[in-house]
Amino acid sequence: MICLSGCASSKPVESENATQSIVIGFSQSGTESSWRKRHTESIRTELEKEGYEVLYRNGYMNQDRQIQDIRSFIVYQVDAIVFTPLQEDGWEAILEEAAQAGIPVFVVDRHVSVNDSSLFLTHIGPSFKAEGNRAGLYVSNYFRGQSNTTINVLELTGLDNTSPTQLRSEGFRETIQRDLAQNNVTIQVQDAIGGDFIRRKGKEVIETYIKEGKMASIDVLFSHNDEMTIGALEALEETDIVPGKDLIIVTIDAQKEMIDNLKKGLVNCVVECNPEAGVFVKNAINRYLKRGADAIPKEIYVHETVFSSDMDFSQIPPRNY
Ligand code: GYE
Repeated sequence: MICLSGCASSKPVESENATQSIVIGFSQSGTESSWRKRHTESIRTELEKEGYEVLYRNGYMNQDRQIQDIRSFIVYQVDAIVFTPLQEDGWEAILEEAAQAGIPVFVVDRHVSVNDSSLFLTHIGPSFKAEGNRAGLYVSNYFRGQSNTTINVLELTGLDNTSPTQLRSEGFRETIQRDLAQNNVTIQVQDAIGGDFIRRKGKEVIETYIKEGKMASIDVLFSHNDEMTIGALEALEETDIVPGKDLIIVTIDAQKEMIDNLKKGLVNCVVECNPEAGVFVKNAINRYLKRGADAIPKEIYVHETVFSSDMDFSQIPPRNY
């Protein structure tokens, strides 16, 4: 019998030993960074190891494409949807379609902004605010003890309308402002420029900033991801500014390439953003299938740390992204 989409019998039976017949639709937002590629791999391999069938689609940083991908999962009647929202807004309608079809949605990495939070089961990802706090803390510790100084920060921000960009900014500002009250050092964000989390874009905007003659007054570069930082380092090669010395650099993700740069002294602090979401996603899906939606917390954080120039580099665990 040929059973096209929409046929109820194509839906796998959820019994304890039938994980092979469970189908998970996984919609990834893009391929813009090594971090993102590792995030994709981590989720796919953990789910496949568990015996789940994974339908994988990549939206290549196009929200309409991602919406179509999710719709195709709904038509296929998958058992669960895992997805990284490219941006925060614009998901309400497709999530309602998933809810009507009775398909649970596991949001990973970035957050969605929806009025009705029952439209997704859980969010599994990093604490972006804590990452921003850690970056801010490094900067305020670095300049502690200096008095009556003003430290100018250039913030290189990620893609607009995304939670990592908003929360990293918020966390960073919160920490440097709190410190302001305790010390005589004023740390201020002089400018914030957008690089969309993309290396080439990071390079372009920093090049422009240099050409405009604004870089000379900057003491700290706070970059929302390593790819943009690599772009910024390339742009700085054309100047006589020595990165890591004349310009203190704090970056987020901890890709292998950036840990190598930390060891070379080209950057000062690398805040880890953990892409290894796979195990957390697998556990949440297993738990949901065994015990139902009530057994799943609304927010599941992955653990993360921070690496800086003053640490023993041999303590840095090997990176696989
Ligand atoms: O920091 C960046 C990626 O959403 C947390 O997106 C993620 C960010 C990550 O491209 O490298």
